[in-house]
Amino acid sequence: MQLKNDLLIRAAKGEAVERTPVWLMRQAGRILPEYRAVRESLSGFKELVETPDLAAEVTIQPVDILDVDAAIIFSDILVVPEAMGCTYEMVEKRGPLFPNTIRSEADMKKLRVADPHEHLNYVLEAIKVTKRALNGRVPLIGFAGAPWTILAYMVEGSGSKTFSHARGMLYTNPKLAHQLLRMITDTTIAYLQAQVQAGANLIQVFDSWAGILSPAHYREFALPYISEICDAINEVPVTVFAKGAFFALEDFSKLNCETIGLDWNMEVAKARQQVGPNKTLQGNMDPCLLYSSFDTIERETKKMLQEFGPQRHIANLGHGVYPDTDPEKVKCFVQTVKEYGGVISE
Ligand code: 1CP
Repeated sequence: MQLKNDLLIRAAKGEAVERTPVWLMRQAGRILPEYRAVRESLSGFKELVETPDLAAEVTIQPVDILDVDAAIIFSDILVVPEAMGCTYEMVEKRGPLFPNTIRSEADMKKLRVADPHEHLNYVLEAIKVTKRALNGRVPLIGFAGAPWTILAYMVEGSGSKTFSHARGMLYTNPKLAHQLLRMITDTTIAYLQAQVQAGANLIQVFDSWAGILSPAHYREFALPYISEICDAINEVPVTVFAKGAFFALEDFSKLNCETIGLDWNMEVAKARQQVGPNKTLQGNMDPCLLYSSFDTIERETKKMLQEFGPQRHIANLGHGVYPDTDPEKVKCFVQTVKEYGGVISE
């Protein structure tokens, strides 16, 4: 199926674009009343994730309503631990909870390397349904968590400010951490390859908890596994988004991926220097900008476009859009990129 709007793919590959593409991390499921309407008719988050027709419906909502240049499949990074045998619950207003954490050799024995076709088929089906419904309007992004971030949830058992159990394991039992990272990586590679087979046009790897590791630990426990994932996905462009990993930008320049995501703590010019000219950069507006007036959003978005320049940039926020953001403000961000991305001279 030929894409009618392939700006995202061309920008990722470093091909010339007539305008900067734009989408938002967490654009599906957080801010739209249309999402809440679907969600409230169901027993919970997991029913939505596991029902392909509904997952496809909420995946496409931001394309229809916000006019973004890409869809991202409605799912969660935590489906991977579940497929490996470590199930999660999504507690209303609190977030994810794993009743059984992985903290010992005995816990590890309960895990398996998952077969995506057997244990994650609902995501693959959702991708197929979405692709059919999109009919080539925009590319569909598939995704997974980076191995370190997935380990963090499996060991900690929930979200956390410190992830002290997970980080602690890197000191107290590094061998176990590597064993777990190995299983997560093997599962993730098979899962992402299956997503591509099902129709994903680009893959993004989310290392949401990169920024809590020391640079040395990041190089030992995170980077080599991300690198393996990048090497294993060859048919579509890959984006690596590692929140808070400003210290690793030079390492990222060596990854076999097309795009590096930046958060708003990173200076664009410095990041460009460290990543080098051969990768596309994605980001990096502070999601809080969208709490401000339409005028401020337009002014700051133009400034961001100027900093990145018109090529090798995918406009986005520096992390997921916050749940209490007014969709009209998101539309203002998107429309400003559409009007000025590629027009503003360097
Ligand atoms: O009831 C609900 O609606 C639950 C809220 C929700 C939603 C809509 C969660 C719980 N996950 C999701 C969907 C989701 N998660 C998507 C779908 C596409 C989209 O929203 O555009 C994606 C891409 C994710 C990825 C994800 N989940 C990440 C990585 C990105 C990031 O924001 O850093 C992480 C860390 C998660 C874990 C997770 N899932 C849900 C919550 C509340 C959390 C964070 C928990 C914590 O604070 O640690």
